[in-house]
Amino acid sequence: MTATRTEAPPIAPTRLAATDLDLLLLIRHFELALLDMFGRGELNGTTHTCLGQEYVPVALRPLLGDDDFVFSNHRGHGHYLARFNDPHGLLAEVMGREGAVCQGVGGSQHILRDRYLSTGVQGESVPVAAGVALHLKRTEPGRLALVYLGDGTWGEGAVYEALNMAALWGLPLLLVVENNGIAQSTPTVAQLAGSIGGRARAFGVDHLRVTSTDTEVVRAALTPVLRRVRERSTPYVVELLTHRVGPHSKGDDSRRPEEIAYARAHDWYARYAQAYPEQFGVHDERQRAYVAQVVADVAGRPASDWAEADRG
Ligand SMILES: Cc1ncc(C[n+]2csc(CCOP(=O)(O)OP(=O)(O)O)c2C)c(N)n1
Repeated sequence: MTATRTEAPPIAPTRLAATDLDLLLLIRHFELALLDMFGRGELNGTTHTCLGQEYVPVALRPLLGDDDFVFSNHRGHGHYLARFNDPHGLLAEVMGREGAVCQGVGGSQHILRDRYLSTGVQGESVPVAAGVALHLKRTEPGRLALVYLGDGTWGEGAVYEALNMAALWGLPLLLVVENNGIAQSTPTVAQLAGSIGGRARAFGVDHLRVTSTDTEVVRAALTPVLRRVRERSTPYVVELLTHRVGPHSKGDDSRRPEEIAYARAHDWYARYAQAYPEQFGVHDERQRAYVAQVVADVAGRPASDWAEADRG
């Protein structure tokens, strides 16, 4: 069975500010470098790249403050880089080298830094974020808890328990669903009855579906949503129809060639390159070179010390 993805790409992407473009390209080249290193046998464990989905956290970046909580999932490198702009710390974490954000204990999927937390356990973050949102409502009104999750994660019961309480208690909880049409190897149409919007509405929770992959368009659509979550202390589900350009994790892409081609045709990267070749070329080359430097720097470091993690 194939995923149904019929949305047409918008005519032309909006020209981006240098900072946004740099961040998008930093994430892109970071992810490509990881896949490259895995391919050469230089990394252990696993990793899930967000190739094609980079614009989601980049669009959200200026809408979030340091005091907001962000809960990420297994596909979290872009979420982390958009929040901290720290490729050295993240790569050191994945490689288990000195300077790692969590001393190399967390790896690709389990990161804790300030008010940012990721987990590879699908759905786990949503009730935790609901609890944090309750705390924020009581002690820091105006702050919110944001959770990133995929469409497949709507198969986890914990999501519904959290939505139920968030609606009843009026919690400042924002669920950002990166709906890439597939969960590992299972197309969304084969595992999700009804719709994500219908499920949110069943709990009286508002839902917005965004189909654009244009950073500016996504940001403009999300700006009033975050304002509403903060001002009214209310949960909200935002669903972004996105495209996973890379494999599920490393070499495991079970999609048919035409499905992969469809995702690539909707990739913001290729479309932006075509629309603004001169601006794109300069920034793309700069970020590619920067990531290569980061890789060389971190790969030359000694192993991280796990005992430091025990000491907290
Ligand atoms: C509780 C739990 N069950 C299964 C897995 C294995 N697993 C990792 S990613 C994934 C698919 C997740 O799909 P989705 O939520 O759509 O996110 P995507 O990978 O598409 O970004 C699964 C089943 C897991 N990590 N946690």
